[in-house]
Amino acid sequence: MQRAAPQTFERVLSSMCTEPHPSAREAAERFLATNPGDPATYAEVSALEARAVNGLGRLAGLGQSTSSPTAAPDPNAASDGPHGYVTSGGTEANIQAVRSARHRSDATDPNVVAPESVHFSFTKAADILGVELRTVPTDDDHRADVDAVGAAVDSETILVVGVAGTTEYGRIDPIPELAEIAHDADAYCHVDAAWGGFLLPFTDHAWHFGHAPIDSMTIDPHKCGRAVIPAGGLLFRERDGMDALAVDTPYLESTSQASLTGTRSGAGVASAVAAMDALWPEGYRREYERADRLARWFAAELRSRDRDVADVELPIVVVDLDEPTFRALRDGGWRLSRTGDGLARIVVMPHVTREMLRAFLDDLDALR
Ligand code: 0PR
Repeated sequence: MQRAAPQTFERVLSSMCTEPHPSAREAAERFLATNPGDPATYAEVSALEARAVNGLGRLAGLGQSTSSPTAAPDPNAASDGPHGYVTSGGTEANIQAVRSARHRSDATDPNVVAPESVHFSFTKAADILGVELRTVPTDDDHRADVDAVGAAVDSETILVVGVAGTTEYGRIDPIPELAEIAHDADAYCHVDAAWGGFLLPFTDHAWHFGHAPIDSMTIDPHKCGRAVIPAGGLLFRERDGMDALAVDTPYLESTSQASLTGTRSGAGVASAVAAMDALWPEGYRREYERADRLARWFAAELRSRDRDVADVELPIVVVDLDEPTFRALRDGGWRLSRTGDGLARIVVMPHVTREMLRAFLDDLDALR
């Protein structure tokens, strides 16, 4: 029988995941048979998870300043460092952020207010947790409309969500304004930086814990962090965010567990640490700058062909392609995806090169 092989990344323009960094791949393999869900048995991977959380905290403006991004937290430091864990992905992190807010609030009929650009994982969170998800329109440039969010919030709002790097357009919501609305309503504020979190440190956007009094964040190593799948990240500013998630675990050596899943991927955890050690900050900066240049070049090439292209913010290019063109490109092997409004979306991840995009443009030109 022929050995199964995965797709190559040669024509993948639709994914928010990418080729893992070589050291992430190697670390994942070393830690394949470990379970951070049982820290008393798998102590080594559990220690690595603390380093991963510390590293993510540093990216997100919560970190202690140490020479290595993922150095173990300093027990003598004034703050007790970031709180959180390595999730199975952005979906679990978002579900848990809603769950934590719900447990910490006394609303009887709780709601979550988010822009309509929010990832569909919040629909799952609302469904599972019996919370109302109130999505409000975005502005003309696909960012959360602060007035609309303010109007949707009420005394039963437990969480206001902002997205820092939206799935479709790569937009960054006005996070400080959203945090203010949340706190005026006695609600928590969560930032979903699942995709954008490893790009935004190299921009001047206000998006993280250091820029605004936000309470929690999703930031995924398995997207732009170049870790292996599965490695998502959930961070809280305060310990009680994590404490609200903990359940008793009577027969394990450790007495409580805050994660949603039980057995978890030590490979994801180890690879997240390895990737951050290898790439933070200069490697990630170089990749951000490369992707930014490439996305802007590609957008200009499309415009020069009279294509309607949205402004590029983070490296996602959204272009209007008619249905036959989109189909023909997909049939030609290009992995392309669409926004809810039917526009084509090209995500410029580390595996996307200028040569690839030139080949794509050649195919597009040949269809005329
Ligand atoms: N938050 C945001 C802003 C996201 O973009 C995503 C995923 C999530 C949360 C959920 O993360 P997980 O998928 O890790 O649970 N956004 C992409 C999507 O669902 C993810 C993706 C990844 C799509 C790889 C395609 C792909 O090949 O569309």
